[in-house]
Amino acid sequence: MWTIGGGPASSTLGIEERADVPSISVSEKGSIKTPISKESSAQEEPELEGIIPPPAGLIIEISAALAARPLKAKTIKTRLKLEHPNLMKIDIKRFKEPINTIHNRSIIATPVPDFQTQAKYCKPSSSPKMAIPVIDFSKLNSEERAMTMAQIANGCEEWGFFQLVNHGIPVELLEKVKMVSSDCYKKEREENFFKNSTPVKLLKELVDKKTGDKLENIDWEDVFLLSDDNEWPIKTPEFKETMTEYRAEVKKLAEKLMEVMDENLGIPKGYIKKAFNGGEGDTAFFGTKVSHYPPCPNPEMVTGLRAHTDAGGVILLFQDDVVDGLQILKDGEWIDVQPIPNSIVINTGDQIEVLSNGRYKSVWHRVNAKPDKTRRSIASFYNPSYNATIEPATEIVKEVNEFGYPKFRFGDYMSVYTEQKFLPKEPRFQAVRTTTLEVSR
Ligand SMILES: O=C(O)CCC(=O)C(=O)O
Ligand SMILES: [Fe+2]
Repeated sequence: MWTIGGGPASSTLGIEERADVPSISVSEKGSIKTPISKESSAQEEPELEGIIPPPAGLIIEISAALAARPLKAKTIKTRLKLEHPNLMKIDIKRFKEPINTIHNRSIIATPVPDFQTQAKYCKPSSSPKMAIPVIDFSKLNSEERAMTMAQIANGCEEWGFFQLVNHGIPVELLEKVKMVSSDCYKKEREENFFKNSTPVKLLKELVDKKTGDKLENIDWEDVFLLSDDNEWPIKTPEFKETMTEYRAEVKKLAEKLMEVMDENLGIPKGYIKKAFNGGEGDTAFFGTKVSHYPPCPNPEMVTGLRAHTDAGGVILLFQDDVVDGLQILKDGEWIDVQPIPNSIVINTGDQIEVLSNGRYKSVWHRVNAKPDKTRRSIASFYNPSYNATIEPATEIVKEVNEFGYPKFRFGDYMSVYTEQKFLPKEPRFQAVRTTTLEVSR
């Protein structure tokens, strides 16, 4: 059972709880039955005010048994997107067919999770000084090792995001990375973004329509991907050499961090790396995504990057020195990931969540569009190879005596993720549970 309108599900997702709103139980099938409190008759137009709970950000499907004439009952279905947690009134005129009588004095409302809308109504941080942990990675090699290990454990367990300073990647290299990435964007991408890109076209169309809607299915982002097999931009001098060197450094850092996580989780050294490499060798995927979030004329109508959790393993983000925009969802509040020049932001993806049997949760994050600045960010992803088998580590499972996650092939997970990136992750785990390797466990 879960509830909407103030119960555990909504608080997990960070929707503001409202004491004045009754909780409505939702069965596992996901439907609720709410009695209609008022008598309805052919003479009186049914009034639904106050009956439907305010499932903030849920699309609810209402099917009401209705009859134009008492003996001719028929069920109709409609989808209403409740845009605001305070919305308690559903205008009966929004049903496509005329309604005279509510036949059996009940309606079934089926909540359809709509995370993007829910995310919109999560509170902005009420504590502006709340910041994700900043950890001095160099102290790992000092007498403060134990404290640093504990800080990283806390970053993984309590936050899912933290920033490393003194991480060992030379500052001169980072300065060059910033320079060549911005040069490349200016030279090879910016003009095309504003002249030909889909988000620019769609936003313009929507603004012209003046409906007040938001662009829901696209990001205000320019992206190109670097991996060992991709073609790289060639017009920017020193781009390839610089980024190749950077990728090698950041991959080393990822591997060090995975060893720290092994130790903190109490699993053998090298366990995560080995799991991601399908047992041995160097087959794990290591990709780098160079993003720019251009200034947006209507930042309230589109997101730089919609809220999501990352699919893979460990993500190392080199974000803009000054332009913010990245936020994480923590205890129901969106918190800024404060820019710190030359730091590296670390977060863990869905596969670390599985491997750690839920001890390290992947965390929702998003990037807001900005009206007047371009934000640069360079994210590197250390992910399992498509053929790697992912499952909770035996040593961790033994502690709680329960597999909290399925065993599956990472490639199968990615097929689901590609379709469902901006939706809650639990159905993704559910989807691979049925397709794959459970039987061999
Ligand atoms: O650009 C950023 O700051 C975040 C990028 C991100 O979350 C992603 O690419 O998955
Ligand atoms: Fe992400």
